[in-house]
Amino acid sequence: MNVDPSEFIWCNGEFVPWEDAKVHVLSHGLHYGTGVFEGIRCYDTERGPAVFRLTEHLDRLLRSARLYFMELPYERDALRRATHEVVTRNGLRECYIRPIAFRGYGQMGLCPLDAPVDVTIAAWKWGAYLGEESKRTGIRAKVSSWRRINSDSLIPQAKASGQYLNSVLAKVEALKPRYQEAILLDDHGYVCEGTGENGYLVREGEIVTPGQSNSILDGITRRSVIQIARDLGYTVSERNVGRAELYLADEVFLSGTAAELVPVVEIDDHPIGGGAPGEITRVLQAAFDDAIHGRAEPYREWLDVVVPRDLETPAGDVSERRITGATG
Ligand code: PPE
Repeated sequence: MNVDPSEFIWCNGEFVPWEDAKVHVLSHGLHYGTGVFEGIRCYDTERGPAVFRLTEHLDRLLRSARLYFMELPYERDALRRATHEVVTRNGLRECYIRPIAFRGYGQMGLCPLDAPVDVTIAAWKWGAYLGEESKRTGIRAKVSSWRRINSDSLIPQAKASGQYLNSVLAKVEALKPRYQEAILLDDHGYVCEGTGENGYLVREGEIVTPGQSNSILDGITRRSVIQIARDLGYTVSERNVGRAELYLADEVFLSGTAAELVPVVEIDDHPIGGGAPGEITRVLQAAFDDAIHGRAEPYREWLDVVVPRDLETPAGDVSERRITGATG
């Protein structure tokens, strides 16, 4: 088990003890993958726990839901307040936050429109996605034989549960040999992204990353990394990237909320650059680390400091089994 349980999970407006946050086995989302979710991180900063780009993540959640004709019973602001409360009630300072909206129990068959929509927000301590060590030393990746879902069949820009079977196939394929992550190509053979991260290469000082037409998820970390890189004076191009360009790159790295920024030092058994994390990757890694921890003034606005009012209510004071949240 790689989940470190917290105390409470916000479920449809109520705080439920962690172990009681369960769903029925006939939930629509379990059978057909009809759910949309987000992965968000909260960091300990000198101004208190702060959620990185919370509004952007919640906007993407609402966008993903709309793309699958799912109307959420909560507005962005209610979800934002609920997220803050999940952090404070669990007494967390640094954590990973997972909101999910899914079609619940009561309706079987493929038309999801009459199935209820359940919304939950959990938060727990989750360390580096690809391992603490990998952030320093880099990972070995493999170009997957599975193509990334394309916009003829699904919606690559949506963060929808069922779509992740594609990432699961690629991840399992990559983990069997001696790789830690898979990189997927689109249906034209261009590079898309990792199973849960966006990808970049550096060649002759220029940063290159696949664009929106390459079936990628519009990563919030990606947007942040591109802005930081441009602010530092680097050129960032969004364009088609051929598979072999990865092998020929001076540097390759991945970015995502869970993974943060991770160097890739080998792809399909080709060492990248010198087989060690590159200099520009290092610079961006450090700058991103400053941004998420509130040490970089220009990016302070990306941090949504958790409302201190809630800090006055320690999770320990909560004695009832089910507590109605202020947001419910
Ligand atoms: N592509 C995919 C397919 C993806 O799942 C993620 C996030 C990204 C790119 C990067 O997006 P962003 O987090 O907005 O920068 N993957 C989430 C889920 C990971 C998981 O295994 O669960 C995450 O990083 O939270």
